[in-house]
Amino acid sequence: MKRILSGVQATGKLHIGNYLGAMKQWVKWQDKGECIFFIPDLHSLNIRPKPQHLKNETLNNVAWLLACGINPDKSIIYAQSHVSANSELCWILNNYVTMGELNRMTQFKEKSQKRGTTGQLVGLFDYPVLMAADILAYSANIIPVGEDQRQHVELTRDIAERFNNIYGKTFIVPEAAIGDIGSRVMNLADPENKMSKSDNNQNGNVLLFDKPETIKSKIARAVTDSGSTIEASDNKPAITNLLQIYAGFSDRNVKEIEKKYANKGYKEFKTNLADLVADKISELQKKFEKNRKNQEILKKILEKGAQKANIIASKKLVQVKERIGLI
Ligand code: AQP
Repeated sequence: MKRILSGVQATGKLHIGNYLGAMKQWVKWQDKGECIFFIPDLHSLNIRPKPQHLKNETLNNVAWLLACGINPDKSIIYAQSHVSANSELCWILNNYVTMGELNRMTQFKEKSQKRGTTGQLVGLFDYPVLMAADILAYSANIIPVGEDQRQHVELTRDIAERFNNIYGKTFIVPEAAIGDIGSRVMNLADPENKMSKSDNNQNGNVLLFDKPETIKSKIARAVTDSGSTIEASDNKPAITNLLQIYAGFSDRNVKEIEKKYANKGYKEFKTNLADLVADKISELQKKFEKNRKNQEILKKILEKGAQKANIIASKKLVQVKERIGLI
C-alpha cells in the first residue's frame, strides 16, 4: 500500500491556496493509501512566532484539517516537534546536501529577500533538509503539495538517491503529486505572485478565517486583465487565477466554467465566484469552530498520531544509523 505524506504550517493566515493546493487534495488521498498529515511546527520557528501564537495555531491547524475532511481514524495527524527522529535525521541528511543546492531553492531566495539580512536564518536555509527528513523518515511514496513545494520534493529525491547510492537502498524515492486545479493560487491583488501567508499584500489573500463580507469584497476588488472575455490563457493571469479558484471550489473544470460565462461580463462572474467561495468557507468555518472547542480531543489526536509516527520514524532512523556507522 502506498504511503502519502504532507504538512501545513501553523503560522496562522491559512489561505485558499493552502486549501485548494493541499488540504482539499489530501482528503481524496485518504481512500488511496495510508496517509500521514503533520503540522510542521519546527519549520515555523524560522519566523520566531510568539509562543502562545504557535501553540494556538498548531491546534487551529488540527481543527482545520478535521474541518476539511481529514479523518483521524484513517490518517495519522501529528505535530513535527513530537517526533524527534525527524530532527535527528535532518542533522544526518545535512551531510548529503550542499550549500549550493540549498542556495538554489527558490523559496529560500524569495523569503530571505522579503525578510532582509536579519531574517536570513540557518533555520530558513536548512528548511528543505528538514522537509526531506520529514518525508524520508516515513518512507512516503507520494507527497501531495502545491506547485511551490515541487522544488523541495525534487531535492528530497536527490538526497534519497545520493544516500541510496552510497549505502544501498535505504530510502523510498518519493514523488510529488501536484493537482491540476489550484496548485498555484495567485494573489488576487497581484496575480503574478502566489498567494502566500507571509506576503505583505494581505489584501489579495483570501484567508480561511475571513468573514463572508471580507471574502466577497476581496474578490470584488481582485484585479482583472484587459479585455472582457472570461477565458484562461497565459496573457490573462488574473482571470486564469479566478477561473482556477472557481474550478477548485465548484469541482468543475475550467472549460465548463468558460462556457457558462461565454457571453457574460466580469462583474457577474466575480459576484458568483465570491458567493461560491464565501459559502464554502463559511461551511468550513462552522466545522472548524465546532472542532476547535474540543481542545482536549485535538490534543489527543496529536498524541495518538505522534505515537504512531514515532514508531515508523524511529525504525527508519535505526536503519540509517546502522548504515552510516553510528553505534
Ligand atoms: N498559493 C498557493 N497555491 C496552492 N498551494 C499552495 N500552498 C501554499 N501556497 C499555495 C501549499 O500549501 C501547503 C502548505 O504550505 P506551507 O504551510 O508549507 O507553506 P508554504 O508552502 O511556505 O506557502 P504559504 O502557505 O503561502 O506560506 P509562506 O508565506 O510561508 O510561503 C503546501 O503544500 C504548499 O505547496
